[in-house]
Amino acid sequence: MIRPTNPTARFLAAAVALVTLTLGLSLVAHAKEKDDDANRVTIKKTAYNPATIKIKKGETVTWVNEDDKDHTVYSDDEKDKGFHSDNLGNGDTYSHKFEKAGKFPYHCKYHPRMHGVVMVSE
Ligand SMILES: [Cu+2]
Repeated sequence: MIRPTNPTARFLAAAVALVTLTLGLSLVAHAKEKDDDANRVTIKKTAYNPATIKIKKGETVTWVNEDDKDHTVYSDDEKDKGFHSDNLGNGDTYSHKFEKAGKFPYHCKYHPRMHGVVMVSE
């Protein structure tokens, strides 16, 4: 291993090491952040946001109720019992994994005008 004897060279070597480490850590942090925020639908002002979310087969969507009213996430297809949330109060979340490709419209049981769609691609 080369050990720089000159103080400036030592300082530079330490600075380069620090910058490399910081960049590496921020990349890791950023990747994790993206993963956590992926496929998230926020419920605010009696609306799903985004109203249409596009995902890939096998991915999970998480709804977060940030509204002061209670809401639900209910498949428009009454037979699709797996895609029905319980009551979601403020701060509650609901997650559903989509195993098949297709278009999955849903609504809120309490507010019939609240609509959303999950588009699942292969
Ligand atoms: Cu609602």
